[in-house]
Amino acid sequence: MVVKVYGPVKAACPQRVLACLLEKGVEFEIVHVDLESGEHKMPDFLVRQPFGQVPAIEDGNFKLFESRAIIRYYAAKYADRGTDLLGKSLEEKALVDQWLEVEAHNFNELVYTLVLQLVVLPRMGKLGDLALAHSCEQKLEKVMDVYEQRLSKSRYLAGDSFTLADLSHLPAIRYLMNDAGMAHLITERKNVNAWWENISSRPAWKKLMQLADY
Ligand SMILES: N[C@@H](CCC(=O)N[C@@H](CS)C(=O)NCC(=O)O)C(=O)O
Repeated sequence: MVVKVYGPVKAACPQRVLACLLEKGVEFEIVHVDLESGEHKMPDFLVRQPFGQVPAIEDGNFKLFESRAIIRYYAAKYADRGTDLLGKSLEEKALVDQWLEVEAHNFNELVYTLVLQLVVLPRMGKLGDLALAHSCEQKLEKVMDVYEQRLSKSRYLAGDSFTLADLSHLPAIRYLMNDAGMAHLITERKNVNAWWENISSRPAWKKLMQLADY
C-alpha cells in the first residue's frame, strides 16, 4: 500500500515525514495541498487535519496528522526495515524522545516564527516583524549553544546513531540557512556544523532535496 502524504513537498513539516519515509524505504505518493490558495483551510482538508495545517497521511484505512506523530509511527511500524530511527535500549529511546521534544518546543517554535517573519510574510507581500525576528534569533543563539555542548559529547543528539531526533531538525535547519539568511547559527558552532554537514549528506535527505527541486 502506497502511503499518501498530503502537503507541499517544499513545506518543512511534510518534509519531516518524507525524510522519514525515505530513510525507511517506504513507498509514498505526495498529494499536493496548495497553501497559497488556502486549500488547507477548506472543509475537504479539515477532515484530514482539523487545525488546517500540513502534513496529514493516509495509509490504507489509517489516517494520521502531526508530523512528529507520523514519523514516530513509521519508525515503529517499520522498525526492522531501513535505518533504525528509534534507538535500541529503553534509555536510547528516551533520549530520542527528549531531543524530539527539544526540537519541537525549544528549537522549532523559534525557527518557525523567524522564518514566518523573514521569509513567508515578505513572499506574500506583507511586512515581517523584524524586532520579533531579532528576538527569536537571540533566543536561538542560546538554544544552539546547548546543542553545541551536547554535540561535543556525542556524534548525534541521542547518542552514537542517527535517529528521529536528528532527522526532525533537517527541514527547519535548511530553511534557516538557505531562506532566512541565518546560516551563522549553524556554521559558527563547530560541533553543530559538523552534525549538520553529516546529517544533511544522508542519501535520503539528498533525495528529498531533489524531489523538492532545490
Ligand atoms: N505541529 C504540526 C505543525 C504543522 C504546521 O505548522 N504546518 C505548516 C507547514 S510547515 C502549515 O500548515 N502552515 C500553514 C498554516 O498554518 O496555515 C505538525 O508538525 O504537523
